[in-house]
Amino acid sequence: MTTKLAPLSERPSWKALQAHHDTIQATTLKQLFADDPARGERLTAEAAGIFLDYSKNRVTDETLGLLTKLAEESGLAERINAMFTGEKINITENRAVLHVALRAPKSESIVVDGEDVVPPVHAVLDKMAGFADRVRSGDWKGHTGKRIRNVVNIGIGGSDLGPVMAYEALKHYTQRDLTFRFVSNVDGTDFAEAVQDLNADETLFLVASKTFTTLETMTNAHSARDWSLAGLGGDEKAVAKHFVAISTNAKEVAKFGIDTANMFEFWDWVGGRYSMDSAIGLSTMVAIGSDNFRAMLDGFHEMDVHFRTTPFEKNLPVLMGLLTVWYTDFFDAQTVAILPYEQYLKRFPAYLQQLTMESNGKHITLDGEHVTTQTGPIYWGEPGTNGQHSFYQLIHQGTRLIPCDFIGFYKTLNPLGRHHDILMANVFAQAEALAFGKTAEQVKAEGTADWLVPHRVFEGNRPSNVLLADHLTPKVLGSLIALYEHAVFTQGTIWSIDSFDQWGVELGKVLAQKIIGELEGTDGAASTHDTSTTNLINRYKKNK
Ligand code: G6Q
Repeated sequence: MTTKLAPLSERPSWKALQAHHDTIQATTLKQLFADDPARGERLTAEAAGIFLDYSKNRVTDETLGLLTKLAEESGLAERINAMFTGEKINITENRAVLHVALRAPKSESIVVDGEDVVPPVHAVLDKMAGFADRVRSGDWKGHTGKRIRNVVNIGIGGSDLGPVMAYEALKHYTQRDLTFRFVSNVDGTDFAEAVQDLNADETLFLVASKTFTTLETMTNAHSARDWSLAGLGGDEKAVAKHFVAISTNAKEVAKFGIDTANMFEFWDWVGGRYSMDSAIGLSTMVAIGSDNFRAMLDGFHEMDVHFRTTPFEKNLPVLMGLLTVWYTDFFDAQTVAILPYEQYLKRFPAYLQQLTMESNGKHITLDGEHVTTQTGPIYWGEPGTNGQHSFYQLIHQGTRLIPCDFIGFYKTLNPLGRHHDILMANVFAQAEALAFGKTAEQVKAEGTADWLVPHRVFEGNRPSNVLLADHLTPKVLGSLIALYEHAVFTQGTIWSIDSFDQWGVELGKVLAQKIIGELEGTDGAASTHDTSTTNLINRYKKNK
């Protein structure tokens, strides 16, 4: 067990950071770069194929020293060790947190409740590979003997966002004669549109749900079952050929009518938003093949090893996590923008929203106290260069400080004339403009009328990280995700919160169940709510 820590704002390094912030607040990036001609090369780090330039952050060596001291005083080393050795660090659910075991090599051993979890991880991976091979080769036949052409993943939250993001990110590596669709929303339109051009005899559903009780997923899965059976002549036996399950709950899977032989297992120590590299990634494996999937796991693992073994001052996830704490708590930054300059990463910001905000959107510490500082910032973003023509204005000239992560690659998977150089020029230009801006003198020198000058001045001093990698491979994707997973863990550790539970999503779920009964008429007119909710429910019932 980890020892009880002093409250965050009472830790010596925190107090030192507060004092230090007062001195650094007026320092500009321009000045910091002028003072240290080597800064741009010095404040960089590299691991698992990812290069991080963090020089355009509002930090000095003293800041970085204090931040790493804060990590030490917050017990980060002990927490990392506790996570990797299977301690039950998810205290509110009394669970180990072992997504790192999902990518551990066969030779490793991680024991939870007396059981080494690495062999079952590899057994499931092998089973997934066998299944993926059969679907990809056409060996897995549907009920009418036709080969499968369409794969539809049904899941939500952690059982959807990772699979969709990975499918889009790795599309270049997918088997193009297979169609992939993802259904998550309980809005019937999501399902209807996903299957409207598909034939049931060529369509395989992957029902991905850790609990196999999630309202949206089970509603969609039942509609899929009806649609499938309607298209296959109603023979119940068809389910075995057109449905597989990914779950921890064999009992519910069997109840739904899926043969548990067609179930791919995972475990309660895998959190939903940390599960895309478990069996939840089955759609990814079918799409890209088992070798590519294993390469992705290698990328995750390489970053895991880096996180676990590298001194904090050279440790990418630790540095990124600490910088986020620095801006969130000392500069009152409310958000972080994720800006991938890679079209294939278009769903990456959405994926990170869940990873970061569901993990660190908490206000109670591990000791049950109210936090005394701000915690998880809002993550958002869009791929470049599209964002430049919409919201970047606010980042450049608005009143809020918005730290940005730019993500770019040396090479493109789709070389096309000058496109890639133009794309990357924009990464470097944006980061440069945010940091150094444009002074009134420079604007005037361009012949700008005096009254227009203030509008055209860029203050600069807006911080960013630039992440670069060779090209987007399954392995690099794995490393990139693990980088953010561990940055989130670093933040959660500093804030002393449980980054692995999600009680905040519970209340709405419970209330929705009650209201469903009222809408469907079985509970009569709504009356037990506040007057607004009652009025809305009754109005809906009258007009639906
Ligand atoms: C993630 C959350 C949540 C979860 C979904 C789906 O960390 O726990 O997003 O993944 O609610 O849950 P099931 O996989 O159990 O359907």
